[in-house]
Amino acid sequence: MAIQFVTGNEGKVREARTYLEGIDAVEQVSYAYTEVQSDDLGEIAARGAEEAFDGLGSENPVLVDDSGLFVDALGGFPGPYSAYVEDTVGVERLWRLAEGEENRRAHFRTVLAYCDGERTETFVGSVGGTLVAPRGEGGFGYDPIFEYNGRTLAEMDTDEKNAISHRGRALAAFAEWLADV
Ligand code: ITT
Repeated sequence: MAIQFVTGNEGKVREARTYLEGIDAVEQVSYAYTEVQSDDLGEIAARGAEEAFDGLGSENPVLVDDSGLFVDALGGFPGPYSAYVEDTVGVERLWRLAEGEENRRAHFRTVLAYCDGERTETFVGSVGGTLVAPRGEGGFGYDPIFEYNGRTLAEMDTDEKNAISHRGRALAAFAEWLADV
């Protein structure tokens, strides 16, 4: 049964499809679930998945992905507000905010929430790296300014990024769980 990935972000869908290829089909659907005001990505994603499952009225399970970039020197900013900050400040200017800091460590975090009407499960993944001046054409969002082992995530192809990324790790936990149900 195809999983309905509730997101407007095609980059997320590409990564989930690449990872889950041969395990399950992934269909991109739009549904404007309420992003509850919370610092807890797990809570945002789980509530969103339940609301989308009910709202879509389909029998297929749904998957919601809530992600964020957390910059150490900025107290974890933009964190849960990453999408808003990308739309307003932009990736390049976020880099400029971090550029003057001695500590340029940051991490990405993803929570995937799955809901099939009977149960809601969440899966998390994170990856640590260093912020750098933008490089690379691949990926999406903050990928060009996030370096892992000498390369930015935007300099990796989808499989390479999935092998080390926050989303790849969350997808791995999800796939492992899915294999047992
Ligand atoms: P949906 O809510 O529709 O799924 P979104 O892009 O708004 O899409 P989020 O609320 O999870 O998703 O926002 C996360 C922000 O972080 C957003 O600006 C993304 O572009 C960015 N982001 C998420 N995953 C990323 C990744 O793997 N690499 C780089 N940036 C990422």
